[in-house]
Amino acid sequence: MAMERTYLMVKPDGVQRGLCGEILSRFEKKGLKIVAAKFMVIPKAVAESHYGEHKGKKFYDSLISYISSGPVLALVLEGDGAVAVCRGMMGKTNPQESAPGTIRGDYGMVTGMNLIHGSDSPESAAREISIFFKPEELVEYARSSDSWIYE
Ligand code: D4T
Repeated sequence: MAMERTYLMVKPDGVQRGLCGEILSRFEKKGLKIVAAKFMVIPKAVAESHYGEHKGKKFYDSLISYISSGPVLALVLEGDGAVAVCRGMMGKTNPQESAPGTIRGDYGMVTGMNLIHGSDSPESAAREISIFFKPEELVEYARSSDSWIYE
């Protein structure tokens, strides 16, 4: 099995709309394991580091002010192929193009308020996890239900 960790974040619109529980619940029910969680307002400098690849694009300034406009729920989840599994559950970046059944497809209307972030590769996940969590905040534990989730 290719156990992976991914960085996920319920964005400020998801928090304000009371969707943290619903969103986290989907990942838990799927079988992903919670490794770390933090409720926080992202400082502007941290937002700029996280979204550095988008600097210079026309949506960059609004993206930075949106993501730091209120609290987010930052998460590290673990599972076999976790990065791709979570991206699939999130749906496409534009919620109007996201399939029903995905988080963005079920709850979102526009790209600028698309509810959730998820790492797009294991390399991005490692980078993003290190931005938001200290190594000691990643909790190591055995989960008894794993033997009923994985063969
Ligand atoms: P994130 O990174 O938030 O999980 O989103 P995606 O991985 O699905 O999409 P992305 O990196 O291309 O975009 C990052 C972030 O910018 C917002 N955005 C994006 C926007 O406001 N307008 C746009 O035209 C695009 C492409 C939404 C997500």
